[in-house]
Amino acid sequence: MTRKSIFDPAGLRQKVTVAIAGADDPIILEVVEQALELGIANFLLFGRAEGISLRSPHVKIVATDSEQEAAEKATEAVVNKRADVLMKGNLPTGLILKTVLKREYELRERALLSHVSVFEIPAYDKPLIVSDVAMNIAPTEEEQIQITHNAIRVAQKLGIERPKVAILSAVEKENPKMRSSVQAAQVAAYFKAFPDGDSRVEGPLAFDNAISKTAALHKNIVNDVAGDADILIVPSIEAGNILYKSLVFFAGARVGGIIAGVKVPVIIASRSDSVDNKLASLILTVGMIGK
Ligand code: COD
Repeated sequence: MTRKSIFDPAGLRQKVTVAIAGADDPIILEVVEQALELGIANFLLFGRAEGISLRSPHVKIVATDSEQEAAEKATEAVVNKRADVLMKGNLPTGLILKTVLKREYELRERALLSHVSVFEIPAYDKPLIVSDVAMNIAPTEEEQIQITHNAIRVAQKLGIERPKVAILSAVEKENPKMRSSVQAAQVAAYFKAFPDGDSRVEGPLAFDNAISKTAALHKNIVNDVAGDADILIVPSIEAGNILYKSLVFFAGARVGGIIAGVKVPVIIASRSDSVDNKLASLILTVGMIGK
């Protein structure tokens, strides 16, 4: 049976306005053109005017002189409700994140904002959520707990009612010399004491034991999550970034990425992401609005 893609635009019922910060980029403009063809969005494009050739009645161009100005004006568009979604174009991730975090914009909904990636991988029979690969650099135990809550919330919005969460390390037993394994055990213990809805959280798990039943059984790891994870929580941005890029470049994964914990949808795709994956982020985000 062919599975339905979470990046299928067919089911989208609403048309949103997307503010893109740093739209003066051929890949971003290609994404805009494809989204216009699908009829899923109108756009406010912020960037250098000479870099934005596209003309359409559904597109408004706002010329900006610097990346900073593009980030601020695009963010202000969602703050002032002239746009429904903020999307990062061709500018540094840190710049747009710092702008979104500015207190005066009052965009924070939860104590911690985090990045959530949703993958469709040919070798895995369901969507796989990975966090945090792009925002929180070296999360503490408390931050990892928040990252886990945020990822569970995204899973639920995608219709995964009882998400299985693996807190990753390189091993499945605590090793005091491996900080991530100790922290993973603490985070898993926290969720056993204070469960988040119907989710189940286990850790530490190594990547193979989290996503392969065969690997988990080989090591006699038997729990609800092992080999069947919906969500992987990575120990650091470096681990997450390397996993993200290996899934995309070596495993043929499609991926969409958003920021969770914020009042408005914010799309942060990697600058090296393809047109298809940037469009996937947009489709995913539009599909989650109002859920
Ligand atoms: N959630 C909520 N508040 C936050 C968060 C967060 N994730 N991060 C910082 N804050 C708050 C702090 O509490 C503080 O009030 C204020 O924001 C500034 O905090 P700093 O000085 O620690 O944060 P910044 O502004 O220097 O950096 C925040 C970034 C998100 C930009 C930073 O963590 C970062 O650079 N992350 C990596 C981004 C990146 O390079 N990604 C690329 C990989 S693809």
